[in-house]
Amino acid sequence: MDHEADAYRTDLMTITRFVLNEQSKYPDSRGDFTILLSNIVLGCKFVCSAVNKAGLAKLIGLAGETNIQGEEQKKLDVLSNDVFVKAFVSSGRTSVLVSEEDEEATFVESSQRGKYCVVFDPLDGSSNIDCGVSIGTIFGIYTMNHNNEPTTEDVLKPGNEMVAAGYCMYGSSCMLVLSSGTGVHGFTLDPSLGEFILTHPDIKIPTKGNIYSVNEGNAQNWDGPTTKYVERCKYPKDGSPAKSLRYVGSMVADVHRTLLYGGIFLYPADKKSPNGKLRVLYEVFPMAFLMEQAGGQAFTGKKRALDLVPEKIHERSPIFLGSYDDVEEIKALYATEEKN
Ligand code: FDP
Repeated sequence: MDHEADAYRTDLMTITRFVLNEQSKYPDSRGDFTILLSNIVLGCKFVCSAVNKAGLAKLIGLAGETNIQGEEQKKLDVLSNDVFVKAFVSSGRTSVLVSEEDEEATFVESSQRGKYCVVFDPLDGSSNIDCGVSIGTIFGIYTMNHNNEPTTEDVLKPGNEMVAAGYCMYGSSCMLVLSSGTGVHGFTLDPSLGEFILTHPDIKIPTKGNIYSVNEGNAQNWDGPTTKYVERCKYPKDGSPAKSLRYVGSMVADVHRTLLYGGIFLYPADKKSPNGKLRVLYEVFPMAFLMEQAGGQAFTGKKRALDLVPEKIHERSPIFLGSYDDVEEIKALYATEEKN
């Protein structure tokens, strides 16, 4: 009998236990982050269950305009947003919420306020919902550094001021990947226990990868450095093998694969979208935070992504993120262009 393997199987490191262990390293900590995180976990479990049932609901006729009770059926992304907003507000640990689904920021009323601000995309990759392809939730967390009335200024801060970030991927398994500034850790939902279990401790991205991930349908509108970079992925000059192309079209799935296998994910600027497509606060920053914590890099075409200072809550930015060496290459191409 393999006692060591058995001990591993019976000594489960749940996400709550993991965060409580981390918390115990800070004697002044009052458990606020643990409480906030447990509400994020609740939201993720709810969305995971709803996503799993989505196809079935359609099949048996529950989806559409109204359900069998004659009530209006909410779309999955709207439903996910409602669940997360309510979980954050009721946690009593948040003051400002910015969601991809809501045009304006939500300011929590004073009786329920707490020290955190959360920026999030409750269900990212919406074009993949109806065909059952992986989608996800992305979140980033800031702390309030004053006791005055909260404003949007509390979240219009560079990504390097985030205290934690993560995503949950609803795929063949449901996985929550989290960093609170001490490395990146992955937890997989055990559906029979209803618990996220630490399965990927201290994730490090390979220094160089052999996959590039981009929507090549936009190639005719790319700028010089992006065009040159992708050309090099396909026709390397140094005799190395060409990189493989993988593109799901769900940021969480594409970034998750990049984190585990290495390589680069690009959503560049193009002539039609000079600021790219992805949103700074709840797509670019959290993923850039995770990449750096895992030993990779995230670059906008001009600067380190986490050094951007957003002026609007739904601002967009081009993004190149992934393995350290691969991002170095695209940085060099932009630097050369700037000189010419
Ligand atoms: P979606 O439009 O399906 O919601 O920002 C949203 C996002 O998906 C990302 O998840 C994804 O990486 C990107 O857009 C895909 O954009 P393209 O369809 O333009 O490739």
